[in-house]
Amino acid sequence: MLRRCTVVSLTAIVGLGLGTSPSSPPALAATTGERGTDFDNDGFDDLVIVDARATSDFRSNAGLVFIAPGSPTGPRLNRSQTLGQTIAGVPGHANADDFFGIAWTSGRFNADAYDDLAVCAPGERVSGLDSAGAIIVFPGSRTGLVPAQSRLFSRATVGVPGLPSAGERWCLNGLAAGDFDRDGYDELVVASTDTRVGGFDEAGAFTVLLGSSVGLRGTGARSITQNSIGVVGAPEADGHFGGNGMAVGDFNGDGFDDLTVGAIGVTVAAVDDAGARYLFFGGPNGLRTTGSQIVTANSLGVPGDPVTSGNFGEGDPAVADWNRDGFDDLLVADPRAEVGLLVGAGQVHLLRGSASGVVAAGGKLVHRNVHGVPGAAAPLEQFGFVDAVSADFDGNGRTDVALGGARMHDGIAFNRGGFFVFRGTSTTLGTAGSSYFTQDTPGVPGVADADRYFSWGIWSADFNGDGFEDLVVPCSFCVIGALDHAGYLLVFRGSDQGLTTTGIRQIKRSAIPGLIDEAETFFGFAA
Ligand SMILES: [Ca+2]
Ligand SMILES: [Ca+2]
Ligand SMILES: [Ca+2]
Ligand SMILES: [Ca+2]
Repeated sequence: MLRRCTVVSLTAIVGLGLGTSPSSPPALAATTGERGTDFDNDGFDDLVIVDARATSDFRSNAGLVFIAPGSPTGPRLNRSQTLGQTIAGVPGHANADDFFGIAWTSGRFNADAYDDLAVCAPGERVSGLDSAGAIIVFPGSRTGLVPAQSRLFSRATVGVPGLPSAGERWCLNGLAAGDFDRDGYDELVVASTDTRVGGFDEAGAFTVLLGSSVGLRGTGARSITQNSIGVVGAPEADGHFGGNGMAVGDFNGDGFDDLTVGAIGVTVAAVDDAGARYLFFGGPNGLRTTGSQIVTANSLGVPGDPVTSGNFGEGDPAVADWNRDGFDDLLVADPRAEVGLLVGAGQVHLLRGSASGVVAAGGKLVHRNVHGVPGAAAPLEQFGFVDAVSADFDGNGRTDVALGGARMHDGIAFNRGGFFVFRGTSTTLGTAGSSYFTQDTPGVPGVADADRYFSWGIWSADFNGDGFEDLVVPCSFCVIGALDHAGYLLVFRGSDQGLTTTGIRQIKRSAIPGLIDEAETFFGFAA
């Protein structure tokens, strides 16, 4: 995500008025194949559509989320379910600037077979404190998500560590789900990278809420910071530990889910805002702080050097066991890395899982000058910005990757955007035969232009249930006619040939019954 410390703040781009960047899209664990967005368990993943700037009950930017159920022909927009705090049974209050939906994740928080949805409302007032932030969790059911059984969690919830604090925006910088204690119920990880820790402003923290047979609960929740026992490093002002890209996988192969979180503002080798990525390992008692691991551009075997404001590790990493040795591997972005002498060209690192966590040795470095990767590295393109998505687009049982490139300019105009697809091979993640999609690619709707940030917020699921995963590609900064920043989603289909431009669905706000396209709504934006 763009940070204050980068050239353009999200506030400037999106005008969210949040004062900080929103979180990353959900990280669906590659290792737990059953976790998805099939909220009614009919075999078709359901499309989560965020309209965080929606006016609800006359409150601007209160936010709404729409669930379009999957079907053999893909998401059914005309059957969309509306979720928000004006819906009967949903706790809390729809207030102006709640931005309900700006971050979300799915998980299996209770004992049933239905995926559940956790939605962040970062602007939610808690105990009278503005923008303290809260999460609403909607359980799945045979008929979809159940608003009447939704529950709200905040720092005022009994058992949740800490106290509500004005402006903390508790969940803004990410939500993730994983079963770290292997009891069959997912835990919910809540990022709060702007939290004050040990006297340092915006040092950052994350909270783990436990799943149970009756769903998430506050009891037993834990807060983890850089002051927690066993965590490498120490809190620092603007370190932003605990989010801005989270992912779950079993990196040390012990059967317990592990978690990786960003700390994009930490100082590394005296380089300010160089950034780091942390790993925490699961166990019988849940996520451990002892034995945690940190990876930076300065780590042994990781190519490249720390860069000022480099924000190493920014965005959701992709996770899969590409070399098939039983340990999940981690694809980490270093989007502002120099490639040769090209400032801000960006690169990504494939780090191998092992019994002792991730290791750089035997890994892989990918950037635009690597053989097989379309195009050539260029300054300021920030290859890998932002988010990497693991999915099996061609259904061959090997995990592929869609890599974000919202700042790609291709020498034409800044921030036009695009994304890359790399295919899993029998032994690794391949660069040969990789592809690159922009709005100049034949078959892709829309017109490429400056500052469209095409692909910001990609994620994948199988909406038509054909076994080939599909990719949701937002163009939330795009125009519709004369409506600037109206925004839309494109759904690319997977196929036996991989991700295809055949049959791309363009989903505008006006596709939701009762809604119209509007300028400056940034439809579909959930960072
Ligand atoms: Ca479904
Ligand atoms: Ca659990
Ligand atoms: Ca593990
Ligand atoms: Ca591996």
